Amino acid sequence: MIRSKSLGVALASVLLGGGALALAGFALASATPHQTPLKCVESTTKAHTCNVTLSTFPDSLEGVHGANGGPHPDWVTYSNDNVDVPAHTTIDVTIDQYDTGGAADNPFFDNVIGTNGGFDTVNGVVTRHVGANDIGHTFTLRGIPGNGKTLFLSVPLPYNHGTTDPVKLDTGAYPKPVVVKFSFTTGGPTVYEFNCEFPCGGGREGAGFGYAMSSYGYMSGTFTVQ
Ligand SMILES: [Cu+2]
Repeated sequence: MIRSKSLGVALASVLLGGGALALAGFALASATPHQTPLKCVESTTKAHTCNVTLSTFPDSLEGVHGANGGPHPDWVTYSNDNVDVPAHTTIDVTIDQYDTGGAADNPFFDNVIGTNGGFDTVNGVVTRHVGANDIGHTFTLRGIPGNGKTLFLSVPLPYNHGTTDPVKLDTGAYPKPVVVKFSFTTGGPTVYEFNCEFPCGGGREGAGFGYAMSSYGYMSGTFTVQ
């Protein structure tokens, strides 16, 4: 879901976004209440590997924010803001993407960056780059500054063309998701924070980085490495 944006404000958001994340990381790590931690599930077929499945929704009606979508049923959201993963382990991530989209402010985020092998799969197809107007959300994961871990990865979650805006709010059902899969390998115990770099949140002067993008637990969260 995207709302119109002005170029100047959008540019400012890109510049501010990077700097603000340093502070946001600490806020994310200590913010409460967390949703119940989602535990990485140990793989039965691959040693030192576990599986995490997340979703990106065009609204909040699927329940993580409470019955009927909680206080902001029309906000976009990740399915969980609080994921626990083991140290020194390959994390196989699946993200089911249900939302529409548009263009990221910065084409850097059209690329798959920092995953094991430098690629992901989109509905089973190996992918390294998504078209400029085809971004639904991004999964962008960073080590929080000061915790000694410099991991950075970013995966574009493609526009779901199986639907129109708004989705469940109008129709009561989500479309078939675009399925994105990738892997990364954790280091020692620390906290990584993730967020979305597509301006999906609406808000101040239409820049798209307000509301769901600037509120804890919607378009952001943490991976706690234990
Ligand atoms: Cu987003």
